[in-house]
Amino acid sequence: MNCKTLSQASHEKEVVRPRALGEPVLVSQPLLPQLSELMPILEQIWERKYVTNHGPLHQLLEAELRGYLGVDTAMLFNNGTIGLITALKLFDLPPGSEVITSPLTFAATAHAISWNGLKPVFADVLPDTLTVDPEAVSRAITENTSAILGVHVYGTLCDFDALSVLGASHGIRVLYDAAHAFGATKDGVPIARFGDASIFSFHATKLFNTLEGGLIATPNAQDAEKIYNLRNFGIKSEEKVVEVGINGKMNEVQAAIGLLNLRHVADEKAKRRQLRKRYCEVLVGLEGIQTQPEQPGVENSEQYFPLVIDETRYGRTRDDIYDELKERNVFARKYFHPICTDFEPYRHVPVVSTRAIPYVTEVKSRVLCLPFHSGVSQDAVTVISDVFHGRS
Ligand code: T4K
Repeated sequence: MNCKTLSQASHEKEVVRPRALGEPVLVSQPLLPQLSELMPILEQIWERKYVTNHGPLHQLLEAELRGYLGVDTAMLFNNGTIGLITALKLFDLPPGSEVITSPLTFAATAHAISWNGLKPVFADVLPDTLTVDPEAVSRAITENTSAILGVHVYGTLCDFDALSVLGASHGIRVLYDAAHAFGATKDGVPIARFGDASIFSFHATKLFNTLEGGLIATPNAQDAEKIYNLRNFGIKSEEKVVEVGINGKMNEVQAAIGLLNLRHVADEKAKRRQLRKRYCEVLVGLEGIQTQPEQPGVENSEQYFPLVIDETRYGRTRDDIYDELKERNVFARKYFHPICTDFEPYRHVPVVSTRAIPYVTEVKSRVLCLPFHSGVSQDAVTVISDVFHGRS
């Protein structure tokens, strides 16, 4: 029996429901090899019964990544966070010394500094790139500063030139959290050739992933031995432990996924490039919507599609857009809001800035990352376009 009254039914008819997607569209979707490709490799691993501790697939992937990333040292890790922690350990920074980083990043960046017994110091970001502002970094440098940890946030590259000048003139290390910047190049130079070390994340949400995983890349071949020891409990030989190491090893199943994904990464990247183009086409001309800047000479890593939504010019807030997208089954993310200095462990730490009010404290409520992967259909782009253009 139909329990609705006639007037209820006709009223419902008049309601115009906004177009929503049947299936949820998430901000990220892991690039996965076909199971048919993976199974024969898993069979080999099972036959060998050698499943971790620098196995043959681990070694193969490491060698391939060394070539792909164009570096002398490329050392795999079980995740990017352990990679960051280990990279900071690599340079024997004085205990309690200060490491300057961006507050607009995933918590792991700041935590890696703290886990080393070092002090995170936050410097403001630049309005165009949202990467750390070299002038703010310069102001943040004290006699206790031992390193700068730049973040290529969303895959937008830090100002290498300015940060390397600061590093050299103050005799401090310059490292890069390159979790979002796999495969990026600047003027044809792979980004891990800049600075003392770059740390990548191979988490499932990253363009190139090993489900969980990470990597330290450095331009110096002599770093490999120490990183190897640090990654493996500091063990040098059966009876010799030479470092306060950690267990950072990647297992063979993860390495197998990595070897396969490395074959597919170019194709995924091309699809994302197309998606970026389609997003830009639908957003072009909308006042107050800032897309990721095109950096001259840079090959983008195609990791995220971030927007800055200025409500004073666009007329709606980031949170409005986020909510409406959600209603329509599109799950964008507010990366990286809250910023690190909003989190309990860093709440007391000020953001060093050249401005009276740090730009990061304004922009944090304006950033939004749209779903960005090959699973985003034309239908999804249309729904997202409808939301931004105020169509139902
Ligand atoms: N530095 C920076 C700048 C980073 O962004 C990160 C990590 C790190 C360092 C540390 O690297 P790792 O130690 O993680 O290797 C995700 C990732 O877990 C994290 O790796 C990433 N950054 C961060 C930006 O994003 P959440 O908390 O947003 O993840 P979650 O579970 O909400 O997933 C995000 C979306 O992806 C959801 O819409 C669901 C979808 N998803 C997720 C997983 C895990 C899938 O479709 N499949 C999956 O398997 O942190």
